Amino acid sequence: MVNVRILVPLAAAVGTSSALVRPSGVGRLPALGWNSWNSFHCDIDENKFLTAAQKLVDLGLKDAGYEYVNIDDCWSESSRDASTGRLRPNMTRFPDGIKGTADKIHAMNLKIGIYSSAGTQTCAGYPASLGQESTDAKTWADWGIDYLKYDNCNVPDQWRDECVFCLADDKSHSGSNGTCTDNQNYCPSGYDYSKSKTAERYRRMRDAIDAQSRPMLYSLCEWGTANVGTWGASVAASWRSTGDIFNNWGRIKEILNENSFQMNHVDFWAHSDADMLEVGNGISVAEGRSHFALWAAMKSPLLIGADLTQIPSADVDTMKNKYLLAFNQDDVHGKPATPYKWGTNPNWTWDADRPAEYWSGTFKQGTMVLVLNTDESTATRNIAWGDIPGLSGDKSYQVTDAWTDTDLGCVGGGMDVVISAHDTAVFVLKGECSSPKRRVARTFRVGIPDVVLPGKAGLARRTPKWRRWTTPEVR
Ligand SMILES: *[C@@H]1O[C@H](CO)[C@@H](O)[C@H](O)[C@H]1NC(C)=O
Ligand SMILES: *[C@@H]1O[C@H](CO)[C@@H](O)[C@H](O)[C@H]1NC(C)=O
Ligand SMILES: *[C@H]1O[C@H](CO)[C@@H](O)[C@H](O)[C@H]1NC(C)=O
Repeated sequence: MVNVRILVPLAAAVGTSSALVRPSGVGRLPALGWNSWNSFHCDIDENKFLTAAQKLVDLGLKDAGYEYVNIDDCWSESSRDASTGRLRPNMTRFPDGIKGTADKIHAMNLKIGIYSSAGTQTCAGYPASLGQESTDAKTWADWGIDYLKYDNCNVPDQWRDECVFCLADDKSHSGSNGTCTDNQNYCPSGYDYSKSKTAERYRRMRDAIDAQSRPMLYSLCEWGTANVGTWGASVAASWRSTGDIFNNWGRIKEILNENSFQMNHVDFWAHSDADMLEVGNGISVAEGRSHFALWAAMKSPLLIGADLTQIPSADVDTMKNKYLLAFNQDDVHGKPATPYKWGTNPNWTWDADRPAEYWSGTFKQGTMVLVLNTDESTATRNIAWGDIPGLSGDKSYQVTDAWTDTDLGCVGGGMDVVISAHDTAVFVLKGECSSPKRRVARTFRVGIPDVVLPGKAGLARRTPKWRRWTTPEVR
């Protein structure tokens, strides 16, 4: 029985000043897994979860670290059990109950997640958990649940917040630099959102989960309301920072922009969730690479949202990228990558179309540098070592292209990169090196040929499975 509620500061924490430990002991690193919503919505049954689980194994995603198989909305009956008050699984969809599905998922050495809402009903109208937190947490623990996604639909009037936080999550309601333009009841500056009723609704489920003997990773999905970044870490292992994602490049950039301003809240046990992945769901391979790379760099949970029976192999490769996963799952460095320069815009500009483009972060293998091309065509971008925190413009570094795992040699000062539209260049600087004897080309191409890439320079190095390359630019 674990019922300690207080977050315990880690003594002599590694690489972080504000490390917390959850009583559950789960959620130190961002969650990796799969969730049914983005590809199946309410059209779910046990078979879809067992198939997804088997695909995680067969595609090598389990070996890469993906472990949670998460059920989203629509798994239950439309009413609770009249005598026990418990939630009941839809036995047409889950013939052996959720417990039966959980046993099968566990037999594959994977974990299982469930879904509810901090309201009277879920978003799809099924019974939800506000006021029933203990009953439901106990039920899920009895079933063998390992993870809870806790949504924010159907909040009754008496639980409404006294004032709201300006969350410029939709371009049509926001003014310059993330200000809100519609006429809502915004809280005064300095307002303590941890005192909001929203925070209280989510704390109640935290306490119910912590009171179970089974560890369950608690993941908040209250869409970034009530300035959750300021209190989310005291309640859960992760919190959604925005409304829902969808499989659209504009929305992906919009969420990237919003979440980029939340990075100071992120550390071990504390992950700002930029929402589940749309990689493989009809966005381009380049867009999928940018989406995945930046979500990994921000230490967002990485929950695959594609139908794994249909997913293109290039997108599987993207989500198995060993450098990006190593960065996201680093057990020594809890802090995310952060923008070192916005690029198109002046630093700290809030722009849903042109989010921060130049990012860097530290992990065990060195420094990761990411450059996003938000243009609509191939563009050249300069990476100057001197701009990157912790690096020096006077030094040379051993550079690896993270997409192709190509060693680009010892590069001094920086480099120019030719990046396909909507793609992201990702480099790992593994350490200092002495100036190269042979002059190394300072311009590299990063891209995939389904976008725009004139010239034949890269073809010699293309990989047989998927044609992608990084190669010195021909001048
Ligand atoms: C239970 O599942 C079946 C099969 O998918 C579906 O037709 C039915 O509507 C579900 N029941 C509820 C209450 O959603
Ligand atoms: C935008 O807002 C942020 C955060 O409030 C601030 O730091 C920044 O200076 C603003 N940027 C511009 C370009 O006004
Ligand atoms: C912003 O801009 C300058 C010059 O481009 C840069 O040196 C500085 O470190 C920037 N980064 C941040 C995060 O403010």
